[in-house]
Amino acid sequence: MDLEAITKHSVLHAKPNGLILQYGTAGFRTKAEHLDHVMFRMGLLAVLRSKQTKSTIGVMVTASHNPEEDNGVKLVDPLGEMLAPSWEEHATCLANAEEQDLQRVLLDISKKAAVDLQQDAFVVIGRDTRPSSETLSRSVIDGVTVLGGQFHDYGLLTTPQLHYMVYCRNTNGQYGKATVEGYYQKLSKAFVELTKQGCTVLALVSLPCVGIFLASHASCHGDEHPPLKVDCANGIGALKLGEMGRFLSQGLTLQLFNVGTKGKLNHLCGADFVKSHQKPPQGMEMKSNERCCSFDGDADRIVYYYYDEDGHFHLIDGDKIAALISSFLKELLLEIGENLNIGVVQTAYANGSSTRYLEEVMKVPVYCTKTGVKHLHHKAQEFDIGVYFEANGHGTVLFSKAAEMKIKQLAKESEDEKRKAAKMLENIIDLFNQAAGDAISDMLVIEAVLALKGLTVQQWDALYTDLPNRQLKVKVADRQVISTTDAERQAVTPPGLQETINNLVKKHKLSRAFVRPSGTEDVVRVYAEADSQESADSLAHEVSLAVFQLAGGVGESPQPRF
Ligand code: 16G
Ligand code: MG
Repeated sequence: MDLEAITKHSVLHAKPNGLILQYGTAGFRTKAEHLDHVMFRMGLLAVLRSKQTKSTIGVMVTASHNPEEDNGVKLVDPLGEMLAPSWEEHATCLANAEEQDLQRVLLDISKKAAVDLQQDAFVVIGRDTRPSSETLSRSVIDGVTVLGGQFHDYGLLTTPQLHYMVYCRNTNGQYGKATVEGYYQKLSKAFVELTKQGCTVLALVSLPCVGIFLASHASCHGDEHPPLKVDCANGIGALKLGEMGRFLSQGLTLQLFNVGTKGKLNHLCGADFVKSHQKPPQGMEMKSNERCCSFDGDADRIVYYYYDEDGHFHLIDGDKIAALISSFLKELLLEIGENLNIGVVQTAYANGSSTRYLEEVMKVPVYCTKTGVKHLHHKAQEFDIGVYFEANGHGTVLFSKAAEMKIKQLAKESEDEKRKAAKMLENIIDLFNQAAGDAISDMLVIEAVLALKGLTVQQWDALYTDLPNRQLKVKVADRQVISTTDAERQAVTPPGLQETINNLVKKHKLSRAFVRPSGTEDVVRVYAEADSQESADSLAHEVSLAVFQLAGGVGESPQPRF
């Protein structure tokens, strides 16, 4: 390690005085102008992690659904998963080291993690479409090169595409080709074959719309499957769906909106806006009963929605995506007759109706983890087939190696009906991103399932009715005074808070409420659900007041707003 060279370069990426940042649930995230030093240092850290794991490591420059002025960075571990928790701590130490301590902290990390400094290192880098992302990714590269690492800069990518690249490279191409074309080829082949395996009739049409011009398909029932409208949040999703168009020359008609030519990234649009405001994005023309979806700014989240004939807006969130997908998978598993276990993983934010539907109607086991993809992903790895979705639309389905092998074998050897179901599962394995939740891949699975089952968006929505719910934020002096247990459903501290919540919950029907410190914003989040919107709103308000009083609220006390 050439410590002199590191110090010389580090001065060019100086850390603003007194700035302290945490590697949170989704890496570092803050105003872009405060991140240059973090990027350089994450380049350094990625080299150390690569040397330690003897694998390719990914660095993604993005702030997902945050406003355009923000940016962020996260590291991707060898199998495309989130950075290991012990390295999150190293990341925080390195990012916050004062200039004169940098060398020492680097040596400390190398020692603690037993990094073989003689080992080669390789880092791949991707970035979203934010104006600041290009310069910031150059700072990452600066960090990688000064520590002697090799790198490949993929330039503009969705976050899940970068996870895919890392996974491909560390499995010698077994998972797929580590190029964007490889990604499009893998997904489009699986999609086309999957929809062909049903009785879907493909019909080519050209459609001069805002976005792309693919073929449309008619479902088994002979009805034309209408196009899907996609709100791309003025982000990377627009670019990548556009590129994918020529690989998906049949099977799906998409109309793209918020493609970044006019609006600002994530501004009044995108999955996060639609989910948290429970209303459609700006910039999208919606007629009643049209099937619509929104990506977030780095295309790792997706939610669906539509207007009914009475003009009511219906949101189909991650919970209902999980319900649709797990019921389809369960049917296929019944067909192949193999004893493969399936589990659904949710967080405390999952709507109570979805959990009830999955457990009582679908009879699949449901597990709850803490918020944040890494927790769900980890739990989902325990099953032959692990379905995980956060209510906010972040998720995928993981297949164990053993399940994948069994399915592949049945797809070759079994008799007709079984073979057909096994082949469908085989394509579903290829279609789901096994490294991370992926809006493009999830969208293709959902579209395939709807077409194969001949389901309209309304029929999908009717699987169950969401319990009315409300989410609020409370500002407190130090949000860490709130600690939780039981997958964030119970507050342990401050004393008395959980008892107060329990008493408030008792005053409402079918109700539930919890509070947790946000991992991405300096606030405490409050969630409440109940049998009516009024009840959910007032419960959320009452819990907010309790948080304000018992957990050191600052500023104006929460006001009833609904
Ligand atoms: C991050 C997480 C997301 C989680 C959200 C919660 C990843 C890649 N993303 O965006 O899964 O739902 O944080 O935010 O893990 P909060 O802690 O501010 O509520
Ligand atoms: Mg995102």
